[in-house]
Amino acid sequence: RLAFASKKAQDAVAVGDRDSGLTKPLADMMGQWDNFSFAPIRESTVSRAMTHFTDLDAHAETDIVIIGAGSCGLSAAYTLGTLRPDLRITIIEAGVAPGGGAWLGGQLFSAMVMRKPADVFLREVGVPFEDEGDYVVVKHAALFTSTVLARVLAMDNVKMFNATTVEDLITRPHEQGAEGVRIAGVVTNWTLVSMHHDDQSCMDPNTVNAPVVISTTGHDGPFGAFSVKRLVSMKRLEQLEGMRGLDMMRAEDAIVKNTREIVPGLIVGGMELSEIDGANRMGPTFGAMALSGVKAAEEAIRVFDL
Ligand code: AHZ
Repeated sequence: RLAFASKKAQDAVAVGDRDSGLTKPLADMMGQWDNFSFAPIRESTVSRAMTHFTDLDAHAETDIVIIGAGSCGLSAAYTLGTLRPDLRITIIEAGVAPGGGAWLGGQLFSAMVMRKPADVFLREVGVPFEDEGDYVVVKHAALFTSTVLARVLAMDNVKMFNATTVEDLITRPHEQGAEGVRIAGVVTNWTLVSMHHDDQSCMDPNTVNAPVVISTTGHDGPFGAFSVKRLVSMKRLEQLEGMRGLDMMRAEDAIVKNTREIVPGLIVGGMELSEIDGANRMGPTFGAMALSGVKAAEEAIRVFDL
């Protein structure tokens, strides 16, 4: 499609036609490569422009942290960022590439299925789909993920730190004299550092303070189910029930219904929840991830406003 677009644009430039579908400045550039050069720059300027220490500084105190930028975390970020432009939202994603498991529909197949009524979320963010009655099909899962990601990253009040892992949760005594803790932020490190704690001498982490954290780290795996596993080891949850076998009908309803604040200040959504509740997995159907994200955002606003 891209190759086609540029060929068409080149032809258009050659015949002097500017109505090629590209903007005029770009169309004008084509066919003029012999005289082409970039604006001047010094290397240190690039270093300073891209180094996000000022972002780390600005987000060291944030309103809501979202752990994990998979389909659930991104849906939560979109909903929160849209409803509450007054809140500072920080997404921490362990992978270099955000999106979690939502770059493919299932196995190595590209199309993404969502059962209705999750089509309302697709309409909301502007993802095209084929209507098949009780379910809809997005022609490529990456179209869903890239669209939601683009909408989220363009928001002024949202910042994502990718290649960054949440290594621990910040806790505070819940209330004066009351039992238990509340979650008060996250402990972070570069993912490459987190992966090498066993073979490098200690590289201490960093922190982000926040009154509300949404955890959407997916089901158990090398990085998955992070927060709920930590709640068990810090004795705030007795044990994890563990994700159960696949049952699409039960799994999707259960994940949305059970999206909630698990301990004060920590809301869990998406497949991470299945590990607490012993919910079934749904396999390759993503409606529950989108709507669990919407509900997690709603819960986060409720807790934030308390
Ligand atoms: O990299 C992880 C992924 O992008 C990220 N993540 C995990 N642990 C992290 C940590 N710090 C920072 N400690 C972390 N980031 O969280 C993201 C989780 O995305 P996901 O796609 O795995 O989870 P989800 O709940 O958004 O979507 C689940 C999709 C599934 S799994 C499934 C099944 O197995 O049956 N079916 C569906 C629809």
